[in-house]
Amino acid sequence: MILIYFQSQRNVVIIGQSGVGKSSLINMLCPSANARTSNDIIGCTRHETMYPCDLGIRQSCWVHDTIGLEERSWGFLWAPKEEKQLKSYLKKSKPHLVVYCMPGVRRSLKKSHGRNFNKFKSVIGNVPIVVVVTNLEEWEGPLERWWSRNMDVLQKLGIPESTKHACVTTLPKDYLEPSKKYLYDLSREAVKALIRNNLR
Ligand SMILES: Nc1nc2c(ncn2[C@@H]2O[C@H](COP(=O)(O)OP(=O)(O)O)[C@@H](O)[C@H]2O)c(=O)[nH]1
Ligand SMILES: [Mg+2]
Repeated sequence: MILIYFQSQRNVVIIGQSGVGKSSLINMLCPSANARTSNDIIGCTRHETMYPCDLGIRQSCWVHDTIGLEERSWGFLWAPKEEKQLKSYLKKSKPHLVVYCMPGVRRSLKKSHGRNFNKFKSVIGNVPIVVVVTNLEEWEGPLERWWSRNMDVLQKLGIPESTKHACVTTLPKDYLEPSKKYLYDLSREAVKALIRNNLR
């Protein structure tokens, strides 16, 4: 019964470079997922997996974890192979929404984050794409403010200011300082709202 319920739901595919927090985001959205996460230089998500996600307000979807991009020789696959695998997965999974993850820490942001955003935006055509900015637990002030404060960065990356987004931390609660644990729940709700508002 539950399976039928979720089968009729829509597909949300999470993409982004290796280590940006895709699997951690999945675990945040789907507590029973237990997706493997790692900060190893070797990408640990070796094949795509989908998990049922309760979006609240009687909505649900499948969220799909994918292999990381641009892992090059450190990754499970060489970069061109990963790109090909992701492109073919995006075709096969028929997404209703694509979530592009990138870190919000300036030292971790690279031009390739912008390049990949635009590359995959054109690959998916009419499918909506939203951005989740991760790694923001050290950001001073409301997380959402990261976007407006970093217009210059977004411009350099070629990511339009008007892109729908959520600014979050996906670091598991156990790793967050006691005074910051609430950011995890806040982040989960921000991403769920982003998905609900942009699912076709
Ligand atoms: N500081 C910080 N670390 C994070 C965050 N999200 C994930 N991580 C850590 O970054 C590493 C890579 O995360 P993972 O979810 O495996 O990334 P993926 O390769 O994109 O799936 C893990 O050690 C995570 O615990 C975040 O928001 N902040
Ligand atoms: Mg992963």
